[in-house]
Amino acid sequence: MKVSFILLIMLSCLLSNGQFVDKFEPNYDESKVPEFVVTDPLTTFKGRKVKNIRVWQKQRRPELLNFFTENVYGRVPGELKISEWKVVERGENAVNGKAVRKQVDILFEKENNKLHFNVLIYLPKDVVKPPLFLGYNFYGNHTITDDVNVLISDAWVRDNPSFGIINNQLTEQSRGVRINRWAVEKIIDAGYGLATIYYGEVDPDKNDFSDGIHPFFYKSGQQHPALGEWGSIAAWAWGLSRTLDYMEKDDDIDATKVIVFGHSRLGKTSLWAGASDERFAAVISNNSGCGGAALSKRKFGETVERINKSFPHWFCDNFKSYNLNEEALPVDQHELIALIAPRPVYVASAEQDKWADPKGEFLAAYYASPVYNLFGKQGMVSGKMPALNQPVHNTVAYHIRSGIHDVTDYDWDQYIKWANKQLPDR
Ligand code: GTR
Repeated sequence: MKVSFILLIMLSCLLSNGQFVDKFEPNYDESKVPEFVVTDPLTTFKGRKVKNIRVWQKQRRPELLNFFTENVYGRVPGELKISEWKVVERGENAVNGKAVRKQVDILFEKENNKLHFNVLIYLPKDVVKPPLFLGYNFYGNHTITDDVNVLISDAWVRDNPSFGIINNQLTEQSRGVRINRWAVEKIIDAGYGLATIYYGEVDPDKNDFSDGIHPFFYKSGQQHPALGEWGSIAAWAWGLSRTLDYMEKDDDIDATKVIVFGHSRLGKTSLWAGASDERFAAVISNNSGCGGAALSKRKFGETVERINKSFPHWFCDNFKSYNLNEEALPVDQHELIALIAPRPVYVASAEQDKWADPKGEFLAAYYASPVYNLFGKQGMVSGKMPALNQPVHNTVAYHIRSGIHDVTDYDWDQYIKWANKQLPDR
């Protein structure tokens, strides 16, 4: 009797995606945002004021980076170099004849482990070594375009019947289903390249650490990353850094001009990639929310506890000690953004995306700005949110557009305009 009652409760808690949730009422009421301390990015943990770039770079930046590494995203347990990369396909007349298409397979081998991922690249024909946007996609490279030559990934993918994805396998049916999020022709016309990877090829997005890149680093008998070791976001960021390693070797590409881009969980990833790898020239975080650009201590929309329960594999296990305990964090996400300084960073929100806390995303950009000012760069000048669809294109850039959690042509128009202004040699 008792057992069946417990079973009933467990069943009622089980969502269709196989994750347990308890009752959680997100706060969407600004008057219920708690009072909280915004930690000063320019004061060290020991209370020393950072007055110049040298102290920032030698002391404050490393201690912040170390905190986010050990307690939020997790450290990469070792070094692993690309075993081999190969251009597996090339087309000279892509994107209505305006671009060259390359599909590059990147392979990693270590003992019994083998993993490869495929980078789809479009480069405008009329620009030599253009700056390029690099970002993951959610459902496979062939979903971002109707280009019939784009290879279909055979990696595990989350089912999505509306995209024709069943049995965790991609097929021809899902070609082009995400065209709306990738303004490929606009990007090419503006003189930029675009590179994208299916994120599930680096680490499948499920709470399972037996697949993807994690097992490459396990000690004998280990089946799960240790407390401060990487979750999936850090694994995806690692994949972006390895892609940059490859790009440094490709004569068609200038790896010093790569703008790392991501939406939502992949926007959290682009921020971490840009913070942890200073080779990225600029960073774009589109609607990244909790664990991305949004301040955790506001507890508006998604919270640390909520995200760690819904997605136990995204962050390192140490981050779980901040569940319902955000105030104990000696940092907040504005300091993640500050780690990108002085490189350009763009934080973008959507009006209806309350779950991601647009105001918290804006404030993080604002509170990161003093670090940019230290470098003589302009961040958010005012702590008042810009009006809807009124972008601010400083070195720290921000917009809130009307509409939902998504990537739209409006977003791409802004990213291109801002990159034209902020990237050197443009
Ligand atoms: C949501 C999650 C968000 C965001 C989003 C996404 O369910 O709560 O943090 O990452 O998924 O990535 O689409």
